[in-house]
Amino acid sequence: MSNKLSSVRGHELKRERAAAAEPRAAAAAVAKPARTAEIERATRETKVAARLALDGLGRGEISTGVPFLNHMLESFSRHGFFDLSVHATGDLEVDDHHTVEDVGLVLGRAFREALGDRSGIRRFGNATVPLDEALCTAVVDISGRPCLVYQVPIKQELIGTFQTELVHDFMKAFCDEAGMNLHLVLHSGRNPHHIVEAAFKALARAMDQATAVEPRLDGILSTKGTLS
Ligand SMILES: [Mn+2]
Repeated sequence: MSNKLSSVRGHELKRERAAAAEPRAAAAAVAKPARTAEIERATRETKVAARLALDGLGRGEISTGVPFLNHMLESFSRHGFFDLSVHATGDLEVDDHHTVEDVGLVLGRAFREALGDRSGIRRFGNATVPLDEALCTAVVDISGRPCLVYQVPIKQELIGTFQTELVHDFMKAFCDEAGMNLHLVLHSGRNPHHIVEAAFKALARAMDQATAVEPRLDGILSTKGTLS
């Protein structure tokens, strides 16, 4: 067979295969779950409302009353390509603790809800992100089992008025509610703003990978058959 003829055959075959795949693709589009969540939570300490779309464009609309947390969540939504809106009011006259922790909790809950039974997702993700001298790795397994390993030592107590300790509390609340395993490991860093921002960006990129749909996967990526 001449090269030209085999190439024509090849194109025909491709067209036939594409045509055969079309009805399946259409069915998948109809059955595709929304992968979004809307969460509201109110206590005597805080009120938090969040909307999350996993398959977003990275649009963030954040107002928590804690400017540094706003900055981190805007970065998280942008670098994870999540559409995320978070509006919180809290007892900031006490300190930022309740608000930061409860925003972490609601964000975790939003991921849990948006992921549904977790079928079809890649489950694992990891990213190492620099910000100047700071370098941080985030590794996630959306396993259903909450576990945080937090190795992000920060010498300074404050970034402006924001207590650096609260990042640990945020990550713990997020992990517990999302039902997932997160390792955050800082490799280097001097400036606390850089360190925390590198951590949030690494988390964003790792979550983007882990929540992405794996086209080769039919069902849940676990030999146990469940990730909940
Ligand atoms: Mn910054």
